[in-house]
Amino acid sequence: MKIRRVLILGLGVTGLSVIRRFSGKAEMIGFDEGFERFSPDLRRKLLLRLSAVVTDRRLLPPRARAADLIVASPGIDLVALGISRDNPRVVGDLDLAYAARRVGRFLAVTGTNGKTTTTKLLAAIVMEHFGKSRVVVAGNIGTPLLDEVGKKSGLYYVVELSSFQLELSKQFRPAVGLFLNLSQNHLDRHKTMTNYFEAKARMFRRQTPADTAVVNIDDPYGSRLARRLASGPCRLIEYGVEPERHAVRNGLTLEGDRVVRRRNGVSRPLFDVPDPLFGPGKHNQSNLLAASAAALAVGVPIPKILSAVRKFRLPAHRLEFVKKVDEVAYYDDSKATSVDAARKALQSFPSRQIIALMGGQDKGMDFTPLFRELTRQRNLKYLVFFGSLGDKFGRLAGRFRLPYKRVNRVADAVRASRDAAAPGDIVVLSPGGTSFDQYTNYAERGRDFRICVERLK
Ligand code: UMA
Repeated sequence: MKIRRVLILGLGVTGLSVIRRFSGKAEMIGFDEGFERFSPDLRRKLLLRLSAVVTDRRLLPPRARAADLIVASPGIDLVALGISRDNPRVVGDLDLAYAARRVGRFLAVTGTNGKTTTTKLLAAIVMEHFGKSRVVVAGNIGTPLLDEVGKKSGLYYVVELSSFQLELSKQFRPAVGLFLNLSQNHLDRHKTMTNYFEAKARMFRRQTPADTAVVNIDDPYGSRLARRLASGPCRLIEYGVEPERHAVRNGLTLEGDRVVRRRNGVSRPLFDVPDPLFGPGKHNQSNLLAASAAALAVGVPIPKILSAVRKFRLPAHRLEFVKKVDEVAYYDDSKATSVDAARKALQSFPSRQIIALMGGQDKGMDFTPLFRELTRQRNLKYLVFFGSLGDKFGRLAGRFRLPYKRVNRVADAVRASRDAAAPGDIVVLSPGGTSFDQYTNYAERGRDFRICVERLK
């Protein structure tokens, strides 16, 4: 069918990429409830390209009925707008990009935590072997996919995908799909963990025997997915860093500090985990295994994997070392905006005393299990709570008799942590909540933390 009229839901970075794609090819109508807050310059530019902009969802139904294609940005909750995902005229940017691609291979990463790190690591490894000009990095990481496809053939698209993007996908089929983990997040939108899991699992639905699924079986949802995929058509590669708890039969695991490949339970050594690795904690070893398994699946030789891993640096605000002040090491994990991300940071320094800075804005997550676990974590010295989650965290800490202080801002939290710390301790900002109560985004919060730490001396 000829597409004459496109309705674009959301005019953020995704919406703008959709406009670029359909410019001069179809009439475009935009929808954005935040349009009035855009800069005058952006509003003017959009009004030149679009034949109308709808800013009120009550005015949307006739526009939706008249459109040949409705393109939804990931942040748009279609259910809340009364638009069915099953409507064949509804599409997400992922499927649009997939349809527009030239011959090339998609390596797609999804999971609640570690997506960006693993995407960047995998991209660095694939670039090391195939060359930078053959690798595109895009998706939830910040660069809309649509802007990156269709330019050349023979590319490797290393893409980070969110549940929001996958939920809408009907055609997308990655040559390699990676499932890292799943824990409470975005429940305001998905409502149940099952819905959230099924959104992510859609990534593997259309895979064929030519495709590979790389799945973390340390994660309960990962092992559920692996069981499901074991009887499916794609090639399944498991991985896990807890061999004593979850035995990998076919895939990558650790034996001591060595990465081994198991085939039907038989191990073959591949390489030693580089020391030091790009970041602390088991979760970084897990990210290493995920990226290595995916790279091996597309034919990257081990020496290339190792040289890329040795050069790799963690993306900013992800358990990033900031500075030592009076022999106390400060880490910025501002990106940790879920229960599980905060948990991982707190478990990353088993041999040190930890002071954790937590807070931010609530996403409706249940932190009770985390606080219960903290009562058993012997190296947890002190908790400092800030922002709008502070009171909720304070009540939980009180209930579980954990030592804490409630402050208002990150700057106060940094000062409180300095007062509580002794040489050799670790102070980690790992909020658990989003930044939107006091900042525009997690990066701004992380930068503020850094500045406060820099000022300590
Ligand atoms: N809007 C409405 N009504 C709504 C919701 C949004 O009108 O009910 C409008 C907003 O006013 C805004 C526009 O929609 O102008 C934003 O659309 P969007 O939220 O889809 O954001 P984009 O700017 O297009 O960015 C999206 C991803 N955002 C989300 O999934 C929320 C970006 O991921 C992604 O980098 C980008 O596409 C490129 O692919 C960000 C993210 O927070 C980093 N992702 C979540 C996460 O990682 O946890 C999933």
